[in-house]
Amino acid sequence: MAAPGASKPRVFSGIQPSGGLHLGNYLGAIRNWVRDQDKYDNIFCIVDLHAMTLPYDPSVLQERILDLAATYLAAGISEQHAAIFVQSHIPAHSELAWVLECYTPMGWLERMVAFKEKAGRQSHERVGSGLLVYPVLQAADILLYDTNLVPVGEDQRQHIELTRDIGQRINQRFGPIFTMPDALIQKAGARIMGLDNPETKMSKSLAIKAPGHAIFMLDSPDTIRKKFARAQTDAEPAVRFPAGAGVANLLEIYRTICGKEWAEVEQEFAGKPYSVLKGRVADAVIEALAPIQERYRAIRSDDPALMRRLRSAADRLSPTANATLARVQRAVGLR
Ligand code: AQP
Repeated sequence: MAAPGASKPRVFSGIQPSGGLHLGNYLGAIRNWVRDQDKYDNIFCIVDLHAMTLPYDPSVLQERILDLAATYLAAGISEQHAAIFVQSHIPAHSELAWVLECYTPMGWLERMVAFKEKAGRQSHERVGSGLLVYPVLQAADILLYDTNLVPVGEDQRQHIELTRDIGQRINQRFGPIFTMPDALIQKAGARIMGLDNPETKMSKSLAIKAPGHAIFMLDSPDTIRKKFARAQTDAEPAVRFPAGAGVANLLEIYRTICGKEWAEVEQEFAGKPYSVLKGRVADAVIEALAPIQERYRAIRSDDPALMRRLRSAADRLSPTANATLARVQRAVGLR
């Protein structure tokens, strides 16, 4: 169902500028946004406030925001179909998040798998409380724009459920304030695993410590080949089905990039040595990323122009965000 007054369903999604984008971000999110953009009224956000939840370097945050904006555009997101903006440029996100936090039980947040995984990697004294509450900020991001659909990878399913729980809690208490969003998760490419450890999801933060963990969208062809060549497989001499986790991950990357069914991929690789599989996955990824990398370089050649485009999108979106915030403020007694 479309948001009130809109002719197409409203899509909202975002990525944190917390490091180079990897193949999981591309196959689980951006590629799907690009493919389906003309079906929806799209808002794609650079969620810089979320990037503060893990230790980060403030001196490179603006650079990473520009990186991410340029990658969205280079991947094929068109400003005809989508608004691309920076979360912190619209203060309503933080303001709504505070109100929602006051209505969100702690227990709901402590159950979030992403929190447990990321907090578990650090000593308890060093974990900022932003890591616990950022899913509420994410709920605010989505609910501010009367969003119908949130296209994300599988890892975000729980956060979208939480967004619905928070929205419903407010609606039950104060009447119909928020539109209820649904997660939009594709069958292929929704959970790409680390090349060094196929038991963990490919992730920007893990790639910082283990460079062989992820393929970055801006990696050179040579680097891509080397990373795939070192990717973990298993003890079998050749590809067998059912495949082990490492091989299955390479096959998943290949079939998602090439748009092939599992049966086709099985036929293509059954009995083939791992070197053949790794070579073909590398070729497919290099071919898909080459035009994006070229456009990325062109867009990054004029950073002030790029920042102006981001600011002007935020100016256009602010009235929608502020109208939702005002509805909430009136309901909770702040107006
Ligand atoms: N491995 C993945 N496979 C498929 N989709 C993925 N996404 C992330 N990792 C995978 C999807 O990418 C979008 C943006 O993610 P994000 O940057 O907002 O946060 P994240 O999910 O926490 O991504 P990372 O890479 O793991 O970053 P860090 O390590 O900084 O937290 C989302 O749609 C997500 O589902």
